[in-house]
Amino acid sequence: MKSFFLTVLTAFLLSGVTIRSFGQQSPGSEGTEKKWWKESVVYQIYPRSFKDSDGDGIGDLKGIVQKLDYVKSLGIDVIWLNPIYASPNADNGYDISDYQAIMKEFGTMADFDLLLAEIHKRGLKVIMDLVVNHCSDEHIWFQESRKSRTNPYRDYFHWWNAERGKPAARYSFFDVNNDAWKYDSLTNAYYLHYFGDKQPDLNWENPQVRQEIFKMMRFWLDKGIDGFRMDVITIISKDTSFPAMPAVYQGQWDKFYANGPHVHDYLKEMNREVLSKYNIMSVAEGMGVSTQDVLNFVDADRKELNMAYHFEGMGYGYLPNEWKTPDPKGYDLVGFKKIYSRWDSVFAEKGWGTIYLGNHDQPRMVTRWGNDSPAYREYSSKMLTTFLMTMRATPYYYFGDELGMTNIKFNKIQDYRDIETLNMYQKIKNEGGDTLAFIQNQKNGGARDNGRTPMQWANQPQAGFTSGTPWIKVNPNFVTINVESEDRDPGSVLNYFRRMVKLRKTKPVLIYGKYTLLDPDNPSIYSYVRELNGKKILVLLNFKSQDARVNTGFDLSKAKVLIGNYKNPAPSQLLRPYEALVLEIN
Ligand code: TEU
Repeated sequence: MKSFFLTVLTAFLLSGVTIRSFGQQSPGSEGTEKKWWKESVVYQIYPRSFKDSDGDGIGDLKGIVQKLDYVKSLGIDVIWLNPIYASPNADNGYDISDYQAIMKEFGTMADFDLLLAEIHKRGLKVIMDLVVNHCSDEHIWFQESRKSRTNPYRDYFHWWNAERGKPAARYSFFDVNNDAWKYDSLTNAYYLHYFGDKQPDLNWENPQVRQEIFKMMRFWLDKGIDGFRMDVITIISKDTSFPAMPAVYQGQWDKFYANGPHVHDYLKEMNREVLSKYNIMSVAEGMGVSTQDVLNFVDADRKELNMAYHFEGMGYGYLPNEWKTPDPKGYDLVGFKKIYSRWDSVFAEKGWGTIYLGNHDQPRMVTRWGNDSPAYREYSSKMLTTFLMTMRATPYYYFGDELGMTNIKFNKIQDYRDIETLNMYQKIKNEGGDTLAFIQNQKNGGARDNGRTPMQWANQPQAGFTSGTPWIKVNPNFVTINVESEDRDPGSVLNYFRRMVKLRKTKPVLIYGKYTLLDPDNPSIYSYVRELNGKKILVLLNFKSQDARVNTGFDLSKAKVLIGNYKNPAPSQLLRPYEALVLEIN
């Protein structure tokens, strides 16, 4: 399934891949200013799939309230909630029809106020998804805007009058024709939508739009929320002349989509008018952002955002020019280490990093980056958790990964719910393409629904998620992989996660310490040292299903084991399959 569209889209998503030799040692981190959000572990809840309290098969806010003691028991600090605003759910809440109302399936504003109070009562914080590159076509702004060319809301969106001809091509992620311009006969004009056609892009060049958004942000911050995760915030500013893109792709996709002419002006304005007035955290979904330009977003001196998360790691290991198709040979660990080391080095002096291996847009962490076979699922889940919790960056951890939940691997298109999969399937079908191969790729990794199946609470009907019929099938492995049984088992993936979070929280060296990659060319072992004020921690991770030898040059005879994912862990130069060891070496 190759096309110009896929080439540019893939390149855009992964555009962090500017080749530059990575510093093996990151200098000077001891001077990093301490902040609560640097010391936090973020736990992401996809509300639709977390816990259903009323039997309609859809997770809801009251369901989250019921499970807050569990969330607290993990030891995490901050909850990130995916969108909970009113929405017709073309893209599961990323299409908002009212920014100051709660999605009816999720509950009411009173439920939200209760949730917020219960979160804070437990000493936790919560950040909300801010989706302001686009809204829903059912939002009153768009309803008004499309009515006439002179409507006061007309310039809230990007319209292109049809008598000017068809605007230069822009590609949409979720459109059946990949066309980001949709013709609306009512006013004989096209509107822009980088995502689905029910997700029109807001016109940030209009100061009134920015004021409306800032007002809405204050509404939530005044309620007491602790920050925002900002959806595709890097693409809010557009060159409104919409110049034609070059016929042959030469790596300039981002010039036409992300990093628009005023993105930093708008973020500075947002910081000045809103963010700086509260003690909160902000994190950009850093679509199209590379190691070369990320500091423009998160260098504290620039007064924009606190953190950004990149896509370079997520795109690694896919076949080139194919849509999210994992390389059947697996991924090369040497390149993986290069990526995470390069991203660490960027923040050695300024800014602060993030780290994650899964979220609601990605397949499950253990299936993608570890090994979900019965023999290795637990070991590799724990090993990956060790990686996330020992790097110098704020970890964003996706619900269910603490149980080692796996991809569901749906075989039939009827089981999928995600607009991305459904529309891509339809497009391939319309073009007479190979839909079976597409499903195979979605199943083997690409599908976002792999990571969206309901939380597995217990070995009960529907995994204890709902008393009704779930909106998407529960993974049948809930019989053994679930909170209730893992909670009881001291050696479970869940209890390992809790211990690992605790370790990070009690060892400042794991948060602020300098990171030094060791043995970069070792194809099986990822090893590094974290160092702060003379304290040194050595992390040894075997990413492969065979025994492998470490080569760190350290004498391990006096090393003290802080944690390991095998029974009775002991310092060793030979690691067993997916073994993880965290050692104090002074
Ligand atoms: O994601 C933006 C984005 O980059 C994704 O569309 C990504 O390219 C895709 O999932 C890869 O398969 C954000 C949200 O996280 C996502 O859930 C939304 O669908 C999207 O924005 C539109 O709001």
